[in-house]
Amino acid sequence: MEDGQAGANGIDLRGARYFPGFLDRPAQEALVAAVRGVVAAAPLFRPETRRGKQMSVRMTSAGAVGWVSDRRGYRYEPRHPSGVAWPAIPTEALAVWEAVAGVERAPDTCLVNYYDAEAKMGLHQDRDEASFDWPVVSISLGDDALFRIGGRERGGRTESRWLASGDVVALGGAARLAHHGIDRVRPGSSSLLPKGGRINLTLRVAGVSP
Ligand code: MD3
Ligand code: FE
Repeated sequence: MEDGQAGANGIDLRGARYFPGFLDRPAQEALVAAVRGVVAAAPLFRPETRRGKQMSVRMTSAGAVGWVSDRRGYRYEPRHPSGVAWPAIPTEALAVWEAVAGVERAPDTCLVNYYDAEAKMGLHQDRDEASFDWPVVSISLGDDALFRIGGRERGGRTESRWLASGDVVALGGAARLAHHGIDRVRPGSSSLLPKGGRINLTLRVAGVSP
């Protein structure tokens, strides 16, 4: 494989498969339009950590279940905090899963994260799903973000990489339980979102009954 070319299997990033520039500009614009529909039905909210602190990232979901967080803990729920059902996962996002996930099963949830210029996400593992046998697929839209990925154990060596609009990462196998986070976004680095900021979509099999 030529240097800098992702190829069909992506570039290895600590066991994750990284596909830089997977989506061209029209495909990114179509996804943003679809996300606007999701947010219109299920508005972004600022989740609370278990300790009652507000997260800086705003979130919502699409699919049979969606991720919520408050003092009762982190979990998947069949409804948005307002009581409405989550909207359907956009077909454009499902197509990305089908292209890179490498599994027959479809995702049952799509988390939408919105980062303004100040937002970040500390190092964590994604452990709220019923099984870790299914990959997570991440789609970045808008401003660049400094992504950090480490190992399964806390406190190990980490590797950082700027994720740009249109980049896709498939996290399966050993990478599925890797610690990861977003250190910061680079405001004004993309013209995709008129008001700036960054959207990250993560497609998952939560595997919990709605
Ligand atoms: C590595 N989101 O929503 S996406 C999250 O850019 C989350 O908004 C970040 O971490 C974001 O939980 C990072 C990349 C990502 C997503 C899921 C993973 C990396 C992962 C699951 C396991 C290991
Ligand atoms: Fe995560």
